[in-house]
Amino acid sequence: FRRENMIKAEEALVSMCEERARMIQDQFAVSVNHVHALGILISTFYYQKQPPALDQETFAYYTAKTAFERPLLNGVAYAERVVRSQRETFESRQGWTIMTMKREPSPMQDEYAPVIYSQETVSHIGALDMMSGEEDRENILRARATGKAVLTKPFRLLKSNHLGVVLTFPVYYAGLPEDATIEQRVQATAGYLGGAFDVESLVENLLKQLAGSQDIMVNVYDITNGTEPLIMYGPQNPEGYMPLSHFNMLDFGDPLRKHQMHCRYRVKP
Ligand code: WA2
Repeated sequence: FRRENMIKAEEALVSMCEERARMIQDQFAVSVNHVHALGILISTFYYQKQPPALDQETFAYYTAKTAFERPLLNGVAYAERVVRSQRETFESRQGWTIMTMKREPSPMQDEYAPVIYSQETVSHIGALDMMSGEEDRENILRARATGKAVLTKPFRLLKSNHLGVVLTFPVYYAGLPEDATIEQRVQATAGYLGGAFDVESLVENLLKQLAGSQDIMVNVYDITNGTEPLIMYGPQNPEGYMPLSHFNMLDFGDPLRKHQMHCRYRVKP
């Protein structure tokens, strides 16, 4: 009997873990896809129309109305690429000074990535140079060199201080060839579109709604560096019933990063 019950318990755990992994992965993927489309919107209406047909008010309106399309993102924002020689012109046109993430006027840099458009939910990053934060900066450099969506490792987000990851898409001026070199990509970079996956609160909400959420515990790890897994979601020092546990790989669409879900029972089944 005991053995039979354990087999049933293990099957139930595997199926609950797979359901959760699939849900998170799907909600992640639809969010990423919608940010991709938003990048094309910026390219079309801001850079390919003269005069530009996009401003903060329009961006805030459109992103608020389409927020349901990005269920795991706490908001999206657009940071423009500004090189040192353009800073003065940029600041006088905008009417504000580029700030660091520590909310100080930015010291002189080779280039900046100040946020010019933001969804209201992340209005606190307006005017901030996203290159002044280590994780965001790495994302920006990798996004524009590859032309693809990239993710940071898990870290504490600004303001909420929740554990999450940042998604970045590059936006290029029109005419970049499909097989462009890295150098060409950097030259043609107009800016960076992205947002923060507030994993700590949005994944929590998602999992809470599922049947069995009282019985099982879920952790998500960034296992890019196999010897040093980074916690992305769930309790730091997992307890619970360890002998029965299940691992699911997760694919969040950035080939450089590997993620894994770990599920176990809270108490012996
Ligand atoms: N967005 C929201 N909260 C954050 C954050 C961020 N980055 N970084 C730290 N906390 C505009 O890559 C471009 C968004 C970065 C995009």
